Amino acid sequence: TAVTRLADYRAPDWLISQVALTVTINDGETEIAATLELAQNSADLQPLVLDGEGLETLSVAIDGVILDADAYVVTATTLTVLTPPAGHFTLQTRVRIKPESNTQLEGLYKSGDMYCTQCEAEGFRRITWFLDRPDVLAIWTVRIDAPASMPTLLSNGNRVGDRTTADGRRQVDWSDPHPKPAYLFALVAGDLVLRNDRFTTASGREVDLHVYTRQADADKVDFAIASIKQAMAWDERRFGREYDLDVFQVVAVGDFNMGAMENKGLNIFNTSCVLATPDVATDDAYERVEAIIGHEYFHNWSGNRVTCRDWFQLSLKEGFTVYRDAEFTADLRSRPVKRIQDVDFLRTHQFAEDAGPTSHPVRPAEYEEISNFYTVTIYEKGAEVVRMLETLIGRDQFRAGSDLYFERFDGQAVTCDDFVDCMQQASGRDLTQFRRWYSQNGTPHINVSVAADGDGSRITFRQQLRDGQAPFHMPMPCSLYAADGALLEQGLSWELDQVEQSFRVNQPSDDLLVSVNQGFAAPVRIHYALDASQRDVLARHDLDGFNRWDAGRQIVIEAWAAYVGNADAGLIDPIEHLFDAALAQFEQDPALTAEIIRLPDDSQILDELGADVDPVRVRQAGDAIRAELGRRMGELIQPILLALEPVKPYQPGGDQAAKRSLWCLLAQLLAHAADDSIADALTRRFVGADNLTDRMNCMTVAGVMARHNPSMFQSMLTIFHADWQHEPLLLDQWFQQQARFGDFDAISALLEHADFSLGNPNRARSVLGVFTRANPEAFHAPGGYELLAGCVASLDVSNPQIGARLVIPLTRYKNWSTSQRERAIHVLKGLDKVCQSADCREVIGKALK
Ligand code: BAL
Ligand code: ZN
Repeated sequence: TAVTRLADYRAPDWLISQVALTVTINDGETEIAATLELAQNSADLQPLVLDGEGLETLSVAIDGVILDADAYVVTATTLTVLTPPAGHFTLQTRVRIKPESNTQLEGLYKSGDMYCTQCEAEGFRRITWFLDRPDVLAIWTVRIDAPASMPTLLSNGNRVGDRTTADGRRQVDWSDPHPKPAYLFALVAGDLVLRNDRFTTASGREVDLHVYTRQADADKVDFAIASIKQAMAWDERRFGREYDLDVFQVVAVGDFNMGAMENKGLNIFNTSCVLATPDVATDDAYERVEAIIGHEYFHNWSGNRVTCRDWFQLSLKEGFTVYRDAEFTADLRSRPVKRIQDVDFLRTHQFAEDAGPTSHPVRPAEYEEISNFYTVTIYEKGAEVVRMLETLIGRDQFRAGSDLYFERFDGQAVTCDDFVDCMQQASGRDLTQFRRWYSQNGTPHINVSVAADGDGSRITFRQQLRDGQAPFHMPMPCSLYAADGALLEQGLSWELDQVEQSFRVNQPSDDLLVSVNQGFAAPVRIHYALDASQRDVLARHDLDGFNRWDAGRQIVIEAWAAYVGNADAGLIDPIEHLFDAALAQFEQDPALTAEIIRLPDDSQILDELGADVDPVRVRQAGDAIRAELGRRMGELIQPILLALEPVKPYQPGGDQAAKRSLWCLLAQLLAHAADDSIADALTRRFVGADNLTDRMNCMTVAGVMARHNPSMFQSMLTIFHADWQHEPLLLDQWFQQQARFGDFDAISALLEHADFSLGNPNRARSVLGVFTRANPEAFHAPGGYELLAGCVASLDVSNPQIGARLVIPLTRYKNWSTSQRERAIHVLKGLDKVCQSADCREVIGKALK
């Protein structure tokens, strides 16, 4: 497969200043007439090579003159005009495409009765011939011409024309005044319901907010609209960024590869990331809707007004925008809880990616298929890198750097280095070494040791680096505590920039606990040998909220990891102790209590244990620990569960949501302990629930109980299906619960269910994503890998982007037990023989290297 390399980047030979598209939609075929104003951008005249894929070319003309067939060459992926005029000229093309048979969901495709687009990263070339690269920015006008059955015709920018033709067709014209690359183009055509609202920007611009859905979802967008207004106001307040068009549009689509897409003025959302009512969205889903609405909206500046020069710079917009949406959530909700959840997510998913075969730097040096690089490294680790910049230079200078960045590069396509340059200029700090975060992959491991040094101590930090890597520059804020938890010294704003460096402090070493990497300032793994009782002191006394939580986290991880090798009940004592202390104060902060008693994902234990571990044993050890905690703490938990009875009416978020989450975690401990005393309360809560969160929580607890008594889980599934099968998002939830708790046979049966379809990404993820990531007993059972492989082979043909995504759990076999590794390799080799797409071939090829 072809590899694209950052080192080979060259500015385009041709630029496009203006684009005029006419998209004529008819059932079974769509015609696109494109007029491109081209300008020579190279010193020597070069051929014009346009990108395209799956296009039926009808005509090509230059300056109004149709070209002879020998004046240009068409291949499967290019159209080359061999001798274009020098300087400027107009190119007109007409092509035909078939959105109805587009199952890849890239380019123009059909979702239900609606036509819609997804162009990032390289989908626009499936619509028409173009210079489909992010550093070609043009001013666009678009005419959509469609049958009267599709009155909703949307594109980017402002609506400038709207008519019904003599033959009854609808024609709508759009004009976008801001230059943009093709990946930000969007088009929607259908019969949709509009919900509207308004927002007045800080400078007084009146903006229409338009949210479009299919008829059945029109009542589910109030929360999204409120979130848009909050995002707009927040970006003005926090980053000084205003909206810049007369209308901001959001469309909900049921078949979508991603979560959402930030097309200029026309964001397209996966229904799962925008629809929210108490009956279709859990508390977590509400928070996700708010965050993703924010994320896509914030892209209007960090991504759209200033975009990426090439796809290697993807984290320029994604890392920065994830940082921005995390700050938005932290400002709207609980900052400490948001930080804990983000770090937990990073450790679970990004650390695992960085330890696996698809590990790559925040700015990759090469790729085979760019779709494979929409990863937790580009997004979440990229956001951590931006957060480190903020920590290093301070919030005010960070804001000055961001103002400079938006001002200097407005309307341009730039690089990660350009961003860091602005931070460097605004702060006056030398960030040369810091840039290694963009080019060096892997999670840095930092060893911390404390030794006596005269009457004080020396604290030494050692960066363990991969072969050929140079030390990173990172913030390393610390505080010092005495062995009894008394604060000795606070706010040590240390920075690391060498392989090894040490700091002297005046406290004697035998009475010293260091609170390291406060707030998880640097995205690293810290190795600092403390015993459980020392960690417990920090878990009680550390004034840094994140590290207080993290001290407890390390207690749990170390105990669980030890228990995998030696199922000694005494290992559970420190966890019980931690939970006891947390529950004693659950009323003060139920959200933080929930974060303390939520056990980490299995992958964090696998990471701790290193090589040759059976993931099933890790899961079973975790379940045994939960069961033992449930047995030991039953009497403490029972009255708390009563105190956490649901409050009506349902409100998403806040104290209510925290209490629901805590209830679910505690009830699961009892369910693991096979404590049937909660059965009646569980049934009552499920039947009486006025919201999806409680329904799903009850099903989760019943799913755990199903081990020894499957009837309650089964009857909840039956009731839920009968009540909610008309809601696709709830059917997804119904599939997810079964993928999580079912055995191998049950999961095989799900794939045969009439409502299962690999063609809908949400549905495919609901079964395959959950089964492979959250149900190790079924996944590692005989046939589990093959079950996934069969689906991946099919997706390789129909929707390779999703296939490449879903196969990833199977590629993480490096540290599994020998027989599991051998089976995984065997199945991957089989897949490697059949898969044809660049997407799947890249991921599988890396896994087999
Ligand atoms: N740009 C792809 C979707 C997102 O990150 O917002
Ligand atoms: Zn994004």
